[in-house]
Amino acid sequence: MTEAILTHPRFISLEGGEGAGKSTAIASIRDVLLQRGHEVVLTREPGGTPLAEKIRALMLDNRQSLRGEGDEDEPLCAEAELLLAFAARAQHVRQVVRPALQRGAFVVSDRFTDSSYAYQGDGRGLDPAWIAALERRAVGLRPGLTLLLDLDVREGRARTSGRDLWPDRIESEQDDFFERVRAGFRRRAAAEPARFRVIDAALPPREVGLAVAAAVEQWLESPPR
Ligand code: Z5A
Repeated sequence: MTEAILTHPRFISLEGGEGAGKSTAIASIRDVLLQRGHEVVLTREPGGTPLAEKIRALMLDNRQSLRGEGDEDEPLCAEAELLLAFAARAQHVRQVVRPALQRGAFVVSDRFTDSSYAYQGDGRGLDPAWIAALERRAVGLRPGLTLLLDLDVREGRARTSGRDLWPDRIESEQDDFFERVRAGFRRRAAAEPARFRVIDAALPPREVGLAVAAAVEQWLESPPR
């Protein structure tokens, strides 16, 4: 059985590596949409619902405090990491994304399935065909517009260094992991030019905000059909 994936024109995602400025840029998208009188739902992955946020903690948290008393350190395997990302996503899509789209709102998500292809596919080396099957069967939805904030890995990491006392599991990876993730995002953007806009995230924050706003405005004027 094949399930169709719906590409929804009111669903926008932001992607990029660590420190690329997604959280900062999301405000620019919100402002463009609010100025045009749209309802906007801002959300994020992994997460976006109370249960999905708990799954996020399982997926990312490195801290001893998450372990039970006396528990041994048990590394999360790549396959479990992928399935946790999709468990959170399935819940998020059904509880938040689809209901908002159905009532006519725009949904702007800080990360979506492209992150699974980049981090678990390119980063961890899991089979993209498996990710595609999960996307079809557990999600069935794709953003109409994806903004990729592209940034040199070391620059992104420098922006966030010192922010967290406890870097999360993925932040603790080495540069070569993040180089594979970045290459994966860029390859996906090149393969789907109608959906992706690549933004130079090395620009100062105000200029990144203007580029993001311009991309959304242009897309609202002429969404690809
Ligand atoms: N993950 C996964 O593996 N698989 C999946 O399917 C999904 C996710 C969905 C959590 O995501 C992790 O989950 C993520 C991938 C994985 N791990 N990593 N890495 P997240 O989005 O919550 O984590 P993040 O990407 O690490 O977020 P971030 O580091 O906060 O990045 P950001 O939101 O893009 O950046 P920001 O918070 O807007 O800005 C970071 C800092 O840079 C901040 O001090 C800003 O003031 C500064 N900044 C922002 N823009 C600029 C510019 N233009 N110039 C200079 N400084 C700037």
